[in-house]
Amino acid sequence: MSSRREFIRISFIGAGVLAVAPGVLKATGVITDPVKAGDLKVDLKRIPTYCEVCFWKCAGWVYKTSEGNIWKIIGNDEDQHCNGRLCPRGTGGVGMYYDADRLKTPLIRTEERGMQVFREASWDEALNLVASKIKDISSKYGPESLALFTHGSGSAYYTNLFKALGTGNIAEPSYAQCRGPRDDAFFATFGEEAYSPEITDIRDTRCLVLIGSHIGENMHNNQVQEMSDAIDKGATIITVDPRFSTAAGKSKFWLPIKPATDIALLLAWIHEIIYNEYYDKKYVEKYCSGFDQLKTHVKDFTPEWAYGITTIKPDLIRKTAKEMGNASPAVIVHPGRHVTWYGDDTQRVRAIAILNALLGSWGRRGGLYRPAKFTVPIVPVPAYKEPVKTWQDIFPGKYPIASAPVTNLLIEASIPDNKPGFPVKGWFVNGTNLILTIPNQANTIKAIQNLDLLVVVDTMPMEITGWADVILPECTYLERYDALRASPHRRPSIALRMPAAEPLNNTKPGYWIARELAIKLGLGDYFPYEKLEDMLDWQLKKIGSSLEEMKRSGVKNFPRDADDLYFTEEEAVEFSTDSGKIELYSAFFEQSGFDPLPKYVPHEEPAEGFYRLIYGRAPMHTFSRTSNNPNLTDLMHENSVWINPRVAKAWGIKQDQYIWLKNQDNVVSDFPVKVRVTERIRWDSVYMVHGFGHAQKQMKRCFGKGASDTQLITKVLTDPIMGGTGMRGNFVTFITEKTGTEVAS
Ligand SMILES: Nc1nc2c(c(=O)[nH]1)N[C@H]1C(S)=C(S)[C@@H](COP(=O)(O)OP(=O)(O)OC[C@H]3O[C@@H](n4cnc5c(=O)[nH]c(N)nc54)[C@H](O)[C@@H]3O)O[C@H]1N2
Ligand SMILES: Nc1nc2c(c(=O)[nH]1)N[C@H]1C(S)=C(S)[C@@H](COP(=O)(O)OP(=O)(O)OC[C@H]3O[C@@H](n4cnc5c(=O)[nH]c(N)nc54)[C@H](O)[C@@H]3O)O[C@H]1N2
Ligand code: SF4
Ligand SMILES: [Mo]
Repeated sequence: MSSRREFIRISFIGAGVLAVAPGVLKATGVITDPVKAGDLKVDLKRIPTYCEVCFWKCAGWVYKTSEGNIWKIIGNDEDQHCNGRLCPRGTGGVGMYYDADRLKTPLIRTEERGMQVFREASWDEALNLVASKIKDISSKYGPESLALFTHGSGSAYYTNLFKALGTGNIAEPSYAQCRGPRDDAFFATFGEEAYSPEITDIRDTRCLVLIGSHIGENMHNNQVQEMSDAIDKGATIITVDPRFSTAAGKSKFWLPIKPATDIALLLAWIHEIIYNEYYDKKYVEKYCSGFDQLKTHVKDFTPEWAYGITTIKPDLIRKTAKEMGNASPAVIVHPGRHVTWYGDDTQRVRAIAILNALLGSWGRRGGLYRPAKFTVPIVPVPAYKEPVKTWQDIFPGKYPIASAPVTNLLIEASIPDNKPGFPVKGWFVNGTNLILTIPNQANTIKAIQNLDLLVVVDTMPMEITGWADVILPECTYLERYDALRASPHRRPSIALRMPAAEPLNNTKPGYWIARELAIKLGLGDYFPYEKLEDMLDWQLKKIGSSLEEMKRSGVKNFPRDADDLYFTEEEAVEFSTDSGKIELYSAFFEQSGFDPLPKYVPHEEPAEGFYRLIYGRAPMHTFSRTSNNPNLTDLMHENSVWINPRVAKAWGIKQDQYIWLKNQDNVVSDFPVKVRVTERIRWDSVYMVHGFGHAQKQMKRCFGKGASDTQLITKVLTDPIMGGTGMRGNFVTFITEKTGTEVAS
């Protein structure tokens, strides 16, 4: 039991502190007197929600004090995403509501773009301006010159609006900056993606292989819980990471790989598994195609070959391959999530998919299960106009396998020098901080400077709002209804989010914003319900429930249509690939001009005195969105740069010293960052948590705290297959003294 408790302690650190948030109430002036947890008068009125602090969307209950103040959020016991427990960030979601720096009213830019001079406006004025600019762009260049960048719950409303306008340029950073290569690689192999939440059956696995997936710091909730359970039940964890991550600390095997060489390791594992006959022969024979070609392809990729590339000893490669073979089919080589690393990411994840196929884990208990999704009835709206031109016409032939619009391609289309097939002139940005989310900031800013319109819907004055022409302030998820959550899981389920409080200040819910704008654009028919709750009630009644019922339960789980979570013995499965088989050899890739089997191609090495910049997550923060959250800054208010002791010694750098980082293109971090000298990072790399180093002064708590990885990611290794922005090909060196810049503490 000790291992489990320790993992939970590491992973859920702070949950106890956050369960009661009187400090927040006090700090934000909602409660002015000193208050202890026990003093709060609480009546147990609970309001259902699902969390928006990250995209796992755990369902929970919001509790209020008897004065009507939001007090705390806890997990819903019935929810498969969280099993009754939120992670520290979810518990700290209260801080999003109470953050005094929140956007309060619509703003219209009055000076040059980027100078951040705005005036307050009414909703009517702001939306009229947006509507008239949208009409101008649409009539001058065509509706396809409008692009929507969006992430999070509001996406559905703005997507509806943009489709109604006649453009399909609707992109989310969760594709080309996150899991796009993974889903396209799995699709090419199994005819299906790896889904969100991932279909990893971790709770019943006997062996979990994590390639860079840092579960425990990546706090995707039930995944972390299931990993704890699996450890308790004696599962073997194998972690491949140049850094001794939290997961590595729980692993039987830690493979401190040289960054950017994972494909070599994966090929050596495939070699071992095939040539030692560890693979699931019956499964491969029945379900897979291309085995012979794969066998020939990996013939020379021995552990000794991989050792020279990865620095992982042949013996360790052999042992871990055997371990996977022993656990087959209850083994998961985790598909990963943020996989846009080196530009050959689709091929790396193809190698991961192939390993899973060989081990027979797809469709098997303890491997990857078949998800079930509840289909929520769709409200009928008029047919959308078919876009005349699509994003694929902007740079014909680029990213032929991309299964979704590519954010960075739309950005490139706004820069005239790139000679796009047609220009993108208007951006509508909802819930994504493009300046910190898309690498090569200078490029994003150049694109913005060429726009006719930049509208940003956000809750906070982030870097992206600073560049906007019009800022539309959304209320937080705790103050609004949103669409029913119906993500795939072991059982079909739905969850309700409803407001726990009235929107603060002059903020509005996303549904309202999208609908009002639609009306101003003459597209009101696409939003037939004035109130979202009426639409939810209509949907729920169609499926034999009601808004009233969901208000009481928050979550509703349904039985699966069939007992088919796993393949049955001898089941005849038709995969959704061209061949109907699991394609070890991808004819689809070959036809599209790409390698049908993954190859290792060496990447650039750091120059003398430079170190590879790698990054990841901290358990108590989500990207750049939580850095100013009063609850979560209490737990972590800056990031640090991890440096190996050998390197620190050579540079004379000390623990806790503040330094600046300079990258290969001479970009220096705006702010100094604290040093953490630790053996937990390889000597050839440095590590930091993404989402810090905010340069936006209006976020008073996080301004200037730590360094921004994005600022230093000027070189982008674009995946030719699907356009993903590989971000780990950047190198930094250290500056220990810089004049004229104050050191933040
Ligand atoms: N350098 C670097 N870049 C990365 C990553 C990295 O690790 N390093 N990670 C990548 C990954 S995996 C992903 S998924 C993306 C994530 O990219 P984003 O989704 O852009 O992430 P955030 O930086 O959190 O920006 C979210 C924005 O939404 C706002 N917001 C929060 N809640 C609401 C709301 O309810 N309504 C509205 N309208 N806005 C809201 C926040 O204030 C913030 O401005 O970033 C990618 N980019
Ligand atoms: N707390 C918290 N949890 C989150 C999020 C969050 O913001 N905060 N965001 C969520 C989202 S949207 C995503 S996409 C996921 C992302 O989380 P994951 O998909 O788990 O992780 P990555 O960001 O791909 O990888 C981070 C790890 O990769 C290691 N690494 C760096 N370079 C290499 C390499 O060359 N090879 C190998 N093998 N490892 C390498 C780093 O040391 C680090 O441990 O996290 C999710 N969970
Ligand atoms: S994992 Fe944490 S932050 Fe993400 S939805 Fe669940 S509780 Fe919220
Ligand atoms: Mo992500």
